[in-house]
Amino acid sequence: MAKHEELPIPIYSSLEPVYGDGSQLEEAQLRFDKLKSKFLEVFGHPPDVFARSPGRVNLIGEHIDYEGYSVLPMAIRQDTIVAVRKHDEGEAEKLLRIANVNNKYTTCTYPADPNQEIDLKNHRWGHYFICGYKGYYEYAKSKGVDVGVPVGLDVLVDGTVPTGSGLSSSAAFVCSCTIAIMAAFDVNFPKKELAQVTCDCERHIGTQSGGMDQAISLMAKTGFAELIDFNPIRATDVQLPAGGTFVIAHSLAESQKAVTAAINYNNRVVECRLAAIVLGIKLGMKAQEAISKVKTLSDVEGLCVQFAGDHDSNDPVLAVKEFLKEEPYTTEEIEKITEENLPSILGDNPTSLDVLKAAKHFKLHQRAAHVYSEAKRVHAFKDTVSSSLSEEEKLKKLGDLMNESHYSCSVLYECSCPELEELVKACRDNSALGARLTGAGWGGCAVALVKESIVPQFILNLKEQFYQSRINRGIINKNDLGLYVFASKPSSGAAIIKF
Ligand code: NG1
Ligand code: MG
Repeated sequence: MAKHEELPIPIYSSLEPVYGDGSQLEEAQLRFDKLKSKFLEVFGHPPDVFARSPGRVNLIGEHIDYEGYSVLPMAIRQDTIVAVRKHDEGEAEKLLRIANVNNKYTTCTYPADPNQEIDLKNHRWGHYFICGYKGYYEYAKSKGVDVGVPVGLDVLVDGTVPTGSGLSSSAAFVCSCTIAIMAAFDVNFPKKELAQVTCDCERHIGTQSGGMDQAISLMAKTGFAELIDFNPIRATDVQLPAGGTFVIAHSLAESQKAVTAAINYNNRVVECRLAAIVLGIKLGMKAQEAISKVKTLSDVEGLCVQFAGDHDSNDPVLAVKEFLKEEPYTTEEIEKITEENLPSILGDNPTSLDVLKAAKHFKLHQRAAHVYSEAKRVHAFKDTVSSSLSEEEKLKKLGDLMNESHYSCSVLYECSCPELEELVKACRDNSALGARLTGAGWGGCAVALVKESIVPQFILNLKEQFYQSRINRGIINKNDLGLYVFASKPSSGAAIIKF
């Protein structure tokens, strides 16, 4: 039997395989009905096909996917549904019209041109669709598919993953668009290849993302978290211990990652790259060789072994302590080591140049220390789950690892914010076994591991201690609380739906 990740995206003619047969199904049925009738109303035709892809919560392994290290997320029930109709080649209009059921997002129109550039200076929600559109054409062509002349597409989107929340609304959107376009053109590909395609194409939005979100959104299975490995992308089922539940809670600080990339997300990617090059050189590589060969911190791990004879650092965590100073590096200090200027080292990516313009200094020690220690925690988490410890002991150990991860994100990687700190503390004060920020950070959600038996009380306490004052201040509406704090079970991955 082919491995799960080698299989194409499943195509269903009903919603049960995706949403089960409980209350979620009823809710989904209503959403699909509404989507269908709104599509007809807006475009004057019914859609050809639907696709859905879920958001995710990352349980552990933050900011390490782009450094080549494994991560451990699970899909959540919130998702993006996309309805699409492909125009015939004869139809005069060659436009991509992208509408949303939520009036907050006004319709975006683009030419039906897979080679168009995305206007990064003017961010629009429809840009994410164009990521998927470009990705589809690039990939289909590389696979020898006859893509024909570009035609118009009518698209209607309905997303329930809160945006800017670290639950990967962006990947849910890009993945559902990509597979909806694919389905409209009547082609399908193996999930693991699509995970790579969607990861690459989301970078058209200007963030130098890793591949976690797209991989889990496309490869998730009901009831399991997944250990996601990269190069090549692979997913291994992780059955979480019964008796523990993950509660997701929003800090109510929105993190607009695509807009703040130069000082937040991409800045960290650049710092990691520079840390890796400097480590490579300190471990004995020639500067030129390190610059051309070392792209990520995981590339240096091999070197630690290779040069172990000359140094006693065959552990990257030790190499960081030995070779990277704690004080932030100035540009000049790094250039002295690399013997080449930073714009020339990083010039292969224009968004890195934006980072250089905005950065005053580079915290190489702290960023690398986070990445290497976090990578170890992911494996410790996975090993704990499959160990022979009692359930009680397992849950405690998992909670401790989550707490350590949060500390590292907050202190070493500096991707937390005051609201997240307050929320994580509130979770721990209310008997969470562990709590941490999840996703990119700088706002968005926390995830807490909570004993199943106390979940309702835990959520009530958070409402009182974290959310009530925000309701009083009019930041959120009381009736919307369920959108901001909820328990989540591992949900199913992407699907194509043809009724
Ligand atoms: P979110 O939180 O969804 O923006 C981002 C990246 C991930 C990963 C995490 C941090 C994208 C699409 N996703 O997720 O690849 O690096 O941050 O662990 O940029
Ligand atoms: Mg995202």
